[in-house]
Amino acid sequence: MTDSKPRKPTRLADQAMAFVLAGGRGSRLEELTDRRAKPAVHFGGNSRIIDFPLSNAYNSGIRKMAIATQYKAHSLIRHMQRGWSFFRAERGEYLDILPASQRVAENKWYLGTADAVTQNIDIVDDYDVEYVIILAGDHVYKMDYEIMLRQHAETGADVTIGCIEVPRHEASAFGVMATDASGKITDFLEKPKDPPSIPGDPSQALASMGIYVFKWSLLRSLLLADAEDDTSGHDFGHDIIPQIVSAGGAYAHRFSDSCVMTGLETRPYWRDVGTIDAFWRANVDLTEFVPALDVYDNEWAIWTYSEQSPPAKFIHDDVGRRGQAIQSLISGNCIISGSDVHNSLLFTGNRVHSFSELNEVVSLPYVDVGRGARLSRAVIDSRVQIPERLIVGEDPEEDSRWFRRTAGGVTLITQAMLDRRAAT
Ligand code: ADQ
Ligand code: ADP
Repeated sequence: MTDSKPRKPTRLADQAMAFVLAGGRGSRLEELTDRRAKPAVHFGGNSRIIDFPLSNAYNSGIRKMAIATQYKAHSLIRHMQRGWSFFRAERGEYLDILPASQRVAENKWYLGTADAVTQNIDIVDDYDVEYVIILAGDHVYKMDYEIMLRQHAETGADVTIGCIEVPRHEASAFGVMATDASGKITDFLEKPKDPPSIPGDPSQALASMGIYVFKWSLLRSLLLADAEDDTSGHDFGHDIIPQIVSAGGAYAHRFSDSCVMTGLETRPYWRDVGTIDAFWRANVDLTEFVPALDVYDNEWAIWTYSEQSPPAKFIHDDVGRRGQAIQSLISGNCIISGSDVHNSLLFTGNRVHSFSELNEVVSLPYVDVGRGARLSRAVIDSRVQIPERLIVGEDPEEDSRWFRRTAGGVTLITQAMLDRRAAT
């Protein structure tokens, strides 16, 4: 995006690094994460999920970043190399990719999220920073971390934790906290079965976003002690954070204080696109007249690797039938020929052939939709060849027979599923 100018790092941002945890599988994304880690999953047309925390860090003026990878990291590492290789050491900018089992001992995976940092203590030492911002690589949101950093520096907390209100019935998937009037965290439960609600609002709970700011000297000593503790799972949410909360040193930072919004967005946007239903919904939502997330925000660009590609093209087929896309996001190098696309999001390089119809479809890069196919409420994995006249989204029983149909009525289609179907 040519019009956007990232902010110059402030003194505080200059003293901080972002440590991004990108090693988890995200198993609730099912076959979408069979070949790639969740942070590498595509989102919104051009980007991948990890581009959101990395762009947030970059736009917040942070120029030192490390990314811990572990599970199926190839697609993620390739994306990082192509899209995030503009950091220049001579300007004090660093971006290190830290695969597990490369360092401390051979064949030693990161035992938990805290261990992913512990195994790289020497690298963080080399960055020579005062603050470390720990981020998860698997959420979609726009946030100015500098504001959270400032809160941390001003309050002198041991840890500052980013938090957001979520419906109480969804809160079991998160760390849930209680705070006092000063924002001090008085109680913290990691993924409680019966989450406590916010005082005065029984329908909402205060959830950790998995974003933590520490002084490096303090985190470093906590990690060294944790590494010696055989009873620890070496995880931030289970082990490190509860310990600091008990000692009274943890403070909450409200996402609403630092979320970045354009005039179009009416409320803070943060999504854990961790299930097929949530992934489909968040992508299809972008096709709405007034979307909840503005991806056309030049002031807070989402930086990514994007292929050089010719423009999307819409053409008549040989009998003069129009190729058209309505209320849809169509990426570069797509050709919609003699077919109808509605409320759908097509990533780079899709081909949609004559007489086919797509409705509320999220189609990853290089999908080819054969003639006469009719697909609705579907997610299609990258490089899938949809056979001619395939119908999906009209007969739940038939869809479940070959594909993965979710509780929310979304069908996930991969090439392996189509190959199995073709073989029977
Ligand atoms: P979860 O998201 O369930 O909860 P976790 O599975 O530990 O936590 O993942 C956090 C991040 O670390 C993810 O980005 C994941 O990819 C990565 N990760 C997981 N295991 C890793 C490993 N061994 N090495 C490197 N990276 C790894 C956490 C907190 C909750 C909080 C939610 C918010 O524990 O308190 O509410 O995040 O989503
Ligand atoms: P993405 O859509 O994430 O760019 P690709 O579909 O190109 O990824 O591939 C994701 C990962 O799976 C990469 O590590 C790639 O090398 C690997 N891969 C791609 N196609 C296959 C295949 N048919 N079988 C096994 N692995 C594959």
